[in-house]
Amino acid sequence: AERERTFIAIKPDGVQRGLISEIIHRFERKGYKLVAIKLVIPTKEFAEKHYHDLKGRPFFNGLRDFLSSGPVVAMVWEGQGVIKYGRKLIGATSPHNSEPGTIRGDLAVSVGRNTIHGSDGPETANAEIALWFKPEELVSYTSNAEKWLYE
Ligand code: YYY
Ligand code: MG
Repeated sequence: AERERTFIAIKPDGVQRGLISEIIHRFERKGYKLVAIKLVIPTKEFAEKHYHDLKGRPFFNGLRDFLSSGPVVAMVWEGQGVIKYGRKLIGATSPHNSEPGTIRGDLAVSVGRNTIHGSDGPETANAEIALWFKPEELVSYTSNAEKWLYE
């Protein structure tokens, strides 16, 4: 269970607003382990692949154009329960509904500029990690903190 991994991306608004370290800090201090990270400007085609399940929604073209509008910080985080709890750290999709204390609740105002993406389940986590990263870009290592984080 400690090997569970999720895909997390800081969207172009988060990068442009200088929120990279703020967002990484929240995953890092929780106790999750960073196993991959890179800065990329996704093409429109790539953004469509990433959001393929939303094709046909009225906001799809805007969402695709937004994701490919600038640098995105693509990451893989590992830890016990990281997929589900990562979504909790992120907060509800619309910042109007995100609780204070969550990333979107604390750092965003509107749904189309909600600063961060996180995989919504084990299958999407695997698919998104495979879409964004080559296997050799995932770094396996033992964190010294692990013996203090897990029994
Ligand atoms: O997984 P999550 O990001 O919380 O929401 P999704 O339902 O997967 O939608 C992806 C993305 O689309 C969302 O983060 C913002 C955008 N979006 C939007 O612009 N307007 C909506 N009504 C719903 C979603
Ligand atoms: Mg989603």
